[in-house]
Amino acid sequence: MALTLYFAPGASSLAPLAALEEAGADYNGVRLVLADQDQRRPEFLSISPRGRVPVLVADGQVITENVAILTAIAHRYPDVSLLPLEAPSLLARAYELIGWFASGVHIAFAEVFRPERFTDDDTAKAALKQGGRRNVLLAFDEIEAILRDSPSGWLVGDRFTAVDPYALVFWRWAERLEIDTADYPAFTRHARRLFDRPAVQRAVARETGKAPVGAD
Ligand SMILES: N[C@@H](CCC(=O)N[C@@H](CS)C(=O)NCC(=O)O)C(=O)O
Repeated sequence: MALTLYFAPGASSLAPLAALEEAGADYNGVRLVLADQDQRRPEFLSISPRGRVPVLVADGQVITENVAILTAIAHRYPDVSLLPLEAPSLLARAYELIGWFASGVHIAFAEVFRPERFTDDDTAKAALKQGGRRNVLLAFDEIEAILRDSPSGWLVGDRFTAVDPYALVFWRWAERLEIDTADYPAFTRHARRLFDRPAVQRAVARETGKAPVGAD
């Protein structure tokens, strides 16, 4: 097996999981449960010392970070066009969003979910949670506007790309912040459209452990 994805239910690993499923990839999936601290176990840390998912092992190369993993998958299955590799301006837009998701939106959520990553000071933690929530709401406003103004209803160009399931990660996290997704109708339509896709359904089923993962 040349491809192995380490993923966790509910994590940002949904994006590469959905990308692999969209590509019809033959891959081995390893499911970690973050609440059980699977990501801290020596077997996983020996592969990925940061102890984070997703991790893709492709032909022996360990690839971390969603931006790199989604790029690797898109290049491996060019016929599926998971990223607009042939259209430089659309590709720049795709990376603009992927970069913002990873370094802006994800971090805003992390400030709320995991303030201890940033500080040990309890007063600072409370401020981080508040600021993180504000930044998540600003990000949701921005994603809502992008999707509302998109003639295709997709984030980049006129068709599905790997950027779309990355946004779905955040839409799912809204519930944990008690954000009412009804306030974001275009974002919610986008999420429903993704949940209607068989590949996304398979990715979610694999997350829940209710479907066999790859060759396991
Ligand atoms: N910048 C990384 C972020 C990866 C990340 O933070 N993953 C989270 C799940 S969404 C994780 O593994 N957390 C485990 C932990 O913090 O213990 C990426 O984009 O891939």
